[in-house]
Amino acid sequence: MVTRAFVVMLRTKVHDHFEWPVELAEFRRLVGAIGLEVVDNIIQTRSHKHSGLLLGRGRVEELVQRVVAEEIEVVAVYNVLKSMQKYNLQKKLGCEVIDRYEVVLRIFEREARDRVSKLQLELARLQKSFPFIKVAVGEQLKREKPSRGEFSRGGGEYAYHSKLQQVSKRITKVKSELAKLRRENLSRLRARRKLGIPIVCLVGCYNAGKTSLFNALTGAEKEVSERPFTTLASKVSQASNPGVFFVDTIGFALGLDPALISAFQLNMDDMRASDVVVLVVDAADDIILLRMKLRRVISILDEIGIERRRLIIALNKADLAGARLVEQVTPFIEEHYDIEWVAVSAVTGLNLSELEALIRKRYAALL
Ligand SMILES: Nc1nc2c(ncn2[C@@H]2O[C@H](COP(=O)(O)OP(=O)(O)OP(=O)(O)O)[C@@H](O)[C@H]2O)c(=O)[nH]1
Ligand SMILES: [Mg+2]
Repeated sequence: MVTRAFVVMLRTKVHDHFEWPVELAEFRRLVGAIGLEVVDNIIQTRSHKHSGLLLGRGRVEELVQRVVAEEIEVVAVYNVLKSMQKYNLQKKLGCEVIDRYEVVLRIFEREARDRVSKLQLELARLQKSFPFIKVAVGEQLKREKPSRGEFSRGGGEYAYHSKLQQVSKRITKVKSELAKLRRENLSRLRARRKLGIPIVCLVGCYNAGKTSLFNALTGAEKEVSERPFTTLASKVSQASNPGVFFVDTIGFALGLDPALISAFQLNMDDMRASDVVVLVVDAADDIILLRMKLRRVISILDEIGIERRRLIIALNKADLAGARLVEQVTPFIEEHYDIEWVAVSAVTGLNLSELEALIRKRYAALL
């Protein structure tokens, strides 16, 4: 049985005509990855978000009709919703309403196998659900109260507080477990650095081919797939490939919420502790998408404190990119980024030794 869904997007940048369709297509892909069948897109352009409903009232009423008529079970909203908006929309639409944060979280949860990823995700989920529970139960209590009188302390209110207390206790517990695991990870990273062997991290958007390159460079056989976020936990190679530690880690995505990125502190530590950072780009992407992804990845790397001089760009999937590589991709990189690049293919092995040479050159320049 497929679950029928609508995708909803509020376009607030009214003058943007090129990027929103790309963002929408990417979001639909993520929605598909959690097993939803997208029946239609509902798009509204409006410079201001409605504070309680996100979309304008008229559009919501229209949506109410269509959800019933077209037997929609889930409405997936591109924009990140405030708890009150999610609550109001769910109540009006009578179906489940999820936002971009939730969609990505669900994909992560499908892929998470290891303890660290699971705990990081649990924290992300708890932190998101805490304000929602507050709103949902608070609203329910408001409706129950009048019949009981102003000073009543009914069971509802007790349950509300105990639920919130339970969630906040769990948040504290998960945070402290993660802090311990993070300290352990940091001490492993320090020990590795002391060996004086170059540490090279592969970063980029999901599906760029980071794990494929990691496997090609190290002889490992880690899982590679078309599914978004196949890799969550970081993996460090043996320093067998003549004296380099390669690190494969989680991918980014367009529009990834900063709150979700910060849930993956241990992965960010792995990136920060590397000498050279190879930014893996899917050179076969459409050029508009490629530009948007590159901008996003570079801004995340800036946020987590990775200096430009540690970066090199691997234009991967050169075998698929064809003529576009020299006609569009490399001129764009040359013009906008002062970062050395090499076109490679993890599948055919094209230019892998050039990539290694570039990594060594960058490492030497850092010393
Ligand atoms: N044709 C071609 N396909 C590639 C190349 N590199 C990777 N792929 C394919 O691209 C898809 C994604 O590859 P992965 O290595 O899993 O990508 P990733 O960046 O590790 O993705 P996440 O783990 O989800 O972040 C797979 O289907 C690979 O087979 C390449 O150089 N050429
Ligand atoms: Mg991977």
